[in-house]
Amino acid sequence: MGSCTEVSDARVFSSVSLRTACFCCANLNSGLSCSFNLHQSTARSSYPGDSERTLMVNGFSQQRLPVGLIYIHHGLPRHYEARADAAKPFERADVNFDPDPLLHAAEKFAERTSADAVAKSAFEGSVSFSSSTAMAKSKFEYVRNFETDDTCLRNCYIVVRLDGRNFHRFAEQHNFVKPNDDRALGLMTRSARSVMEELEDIVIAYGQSDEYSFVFKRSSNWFKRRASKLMTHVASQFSSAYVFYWKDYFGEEQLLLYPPGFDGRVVLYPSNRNLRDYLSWRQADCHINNLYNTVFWNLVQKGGLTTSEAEEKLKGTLAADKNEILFSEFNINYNNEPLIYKKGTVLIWDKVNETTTKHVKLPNEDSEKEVTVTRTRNIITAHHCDFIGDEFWEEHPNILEDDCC
Ligand SMILES: Nc1nc2c(ncn2[C@@H]2O[C@H](COP(=O)(O)OP(=O)(O)O)[C@@H](O)[C@H]2O)c(=O)[nH]1
Ligand SMILES: [Mg+2]
Repeated sequence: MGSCTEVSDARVFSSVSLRTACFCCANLNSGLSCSFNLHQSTARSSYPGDSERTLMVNGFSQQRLPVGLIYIHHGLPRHYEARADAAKPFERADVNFDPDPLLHAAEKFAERTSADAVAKSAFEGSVSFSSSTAMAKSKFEYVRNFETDDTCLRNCYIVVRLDGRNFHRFAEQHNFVKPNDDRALGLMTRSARSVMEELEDIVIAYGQSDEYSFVFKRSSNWFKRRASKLMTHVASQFSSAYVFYWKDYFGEEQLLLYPPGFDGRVVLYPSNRNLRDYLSWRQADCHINNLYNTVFWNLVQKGGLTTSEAEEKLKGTLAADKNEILFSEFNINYNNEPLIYKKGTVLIWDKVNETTTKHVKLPNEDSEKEVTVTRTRNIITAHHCDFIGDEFWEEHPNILEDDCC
């Protein structure tokens, strides 16, 4: 029966409504395609159910399946082989369907498209596929082909960044402390931990304000690197954790008034430098916003300015000016502000040694003995430090993978 080439995406469709055996093949590489319809009345069926079966062979984009000649052989029950080899004699004994009309149509098609040479030679092997009941799909199955491929480029870090939807309003309605609410920041980080615990391959996460970035290791093959899967898993896990742990941070005094949402995006970074620059960008953003917000709310809350007056006062000021306002008017040294506000929160995996005491009963002895057992465990640790410089990365050399991949 010749050699067999497995085509993983060959599909067999079953239909009870159509009385047509339909063979479709496509050669997407050459742009040629054809389909043959063979009325059931001309088909010799040796397999119960064939009279109600529509067969389609499609998705051959990776194969050099030409326009042309498809033979359907009936091998083992529920197993078919499709061959397109005009030179080989057709084995009638195995045939499900009378091939003549099919051959005729194929030749006609080949003539019309001047592709008979391709038709006769290109497809050297056979295509085997199964039509077991489990595999038989409805005639609607073809709609899967409308799905777009969103596989993330290999060798790149995959970053999923989430951002709270309309959190300006959400913060107002839930009485967040201005400019930084420790409860809200804690809840964001608790939710991010949940994402890291549940989803594989996240090597580092960074959060500030209402956003969190999650970095999948560059060699990750989680969910076949499909962007939409990665992003939606992160977003949904984060959102549900945010709601689930709300009470742990806001207690009974501040109820969750409506379901919060988070948007997500996927960005790929091909080099360690690019990834570090991405994270540095987010941390610089945290610092710029926090400095502005700290001065702004001091001017309003302690300085008695209206929000528009404070806004006006800060227009065009540089970081040094803001530091000066804080120091001279409110006796605040920005350097002494909490690191979590200035730097945000980094989550990474750390190895820790855990020592436990066990009571072991020794053989031939009545008494138990105490033994200490030390195990290494991976835990998520939170850091509020600078990672724009090299120090953090030197201290944690396992986060980044080699650039030469
Ligand atoms: N009061 C307060 N507001 C916060 C805090 N964290 C985030 N927010 C609010 O969330 C907003 C987040 O910014 P952005 O995503 O650009 O705005 P959004 O489109 O309204 O979500 C900030 O502008 C604040 O209004 C916090 O700790 N305290
Ligand atoms: Mg937001």
